[in-house]
Amino acid sequence: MIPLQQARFLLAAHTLQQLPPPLVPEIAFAGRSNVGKSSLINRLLGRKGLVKTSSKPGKTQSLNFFSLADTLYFVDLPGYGYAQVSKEQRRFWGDLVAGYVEQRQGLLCVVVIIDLRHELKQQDLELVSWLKHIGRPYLLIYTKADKLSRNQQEKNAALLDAGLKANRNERVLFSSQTGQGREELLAKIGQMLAAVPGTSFIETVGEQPAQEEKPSAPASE
Ligand SMILES: Nc1nc2c(ncn2[C@@H]2O[C@H](COP(=O)(O)OP(=O)(O)OP(=O)(O)O)[C@@H](O)[C@H]2O)c(=O)[nH]1
Ligand SMILES: [Mg+2]
Repeated sequence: MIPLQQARFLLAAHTLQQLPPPLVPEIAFAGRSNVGKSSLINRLLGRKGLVKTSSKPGKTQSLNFFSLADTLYFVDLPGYGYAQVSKEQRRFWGDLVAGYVEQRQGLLCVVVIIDLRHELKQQDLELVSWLKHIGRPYLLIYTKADKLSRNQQEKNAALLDAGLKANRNERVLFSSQTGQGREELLAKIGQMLAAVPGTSFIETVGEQPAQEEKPSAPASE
């Protein structure tokens, strides 16, 4: 099973040289700043405070590695599209994230997280097109679903699908607040892992009770 209950913060990489040795499969989480990447990881792990979240964009500024029982890494990537950072910083983050996604051995898939409430942003489309182009597998997540009625969720999702040329079974409607889509996403991650030799021990488990955690990821405020 995915050892969700044994997650711990491993390290924050600010350069490609600081990445940990690629010993285990990895799943990375990407998306616009403030879209809810860190909240989604917390929800998957059933741990409220393991990954730092913030209502202010630009919270995650490094590649933050979380180790699940030393058998799988979840990697929280810095967000894009945040206007309040300098051009140099933006370029540096871009190079860091692009270098990581392009070159990283063991990176099984990039979970691309998009806000279900809004129309498709150019940068989201660019990210997905680029992932297709470089042949890196990805999963699409439309998050903050709790902010919309079921009817509106379907309408908005269909528009995002059309913009991304995605088919409805390729994406998951998600909410970090209610847990909507959690099992579906874990099942998809489980399928990806099952295809990797030596990880057949992994299957999904149900929701863990949320625990209060001592924060361990570095704060960047
Ligand atoms: N209602 C609702 N709010 C959410 C959801 N996911 C995240 N949020 C809120 O959105 C804000 C940003 O969440 P984060 O998880 O910090 O977003 P992030 O993508 O990691 O942001 P950066 O690290 O700055 O790129 C916080 O105020 C969260 O509480 C969701 O599914 N529903
Ligand atoms: Mg974050």
